[in-house]
Amino acid sequence: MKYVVRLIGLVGLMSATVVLAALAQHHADHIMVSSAEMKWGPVPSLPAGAQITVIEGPLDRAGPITARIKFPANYRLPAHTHPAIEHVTVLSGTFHMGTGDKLDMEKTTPLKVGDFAIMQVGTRHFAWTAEETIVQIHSVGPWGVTYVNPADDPRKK
Ligand SMILES: [Cu+2]
Repeated sequence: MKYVVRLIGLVGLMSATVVLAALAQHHADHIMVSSAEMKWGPVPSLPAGAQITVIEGPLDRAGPITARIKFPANYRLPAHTHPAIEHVTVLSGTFHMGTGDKLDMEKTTPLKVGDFAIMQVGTRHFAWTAEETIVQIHSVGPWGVTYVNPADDPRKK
């Protein structure tokens, strides 16, 4: 009996070691990616026209996330929240962003190339563009989008 308990303990320790080794391996991956290699695709959770490239993810897993979102000119992003903190850096164009319950183009700040914003969990915010704009998002997943007005959700259309 004692032997069996010891054996189970040993197997448990071994599997824990394997898991830790796998995690270490995962975090040890050194990633270098050129913007030319990034593959863009549609974003089901955002109004049509936006494109995303996920550099580090996937977005729905627990852990660090890096993605870029490209908005076309004259894009409108209705008020929404995220379940995770979101750090936004503008890479090109101008991202007009504001906070509140409803998209109001008079209540936004023009974030230009190199400008930065932090959206806390649950803060209602909205945005628009006049020209094509690319932002880089850093977060800790799982990431998602919840619209203040559910009718704005393109997944429900
Ligand atoms: Cu947002």
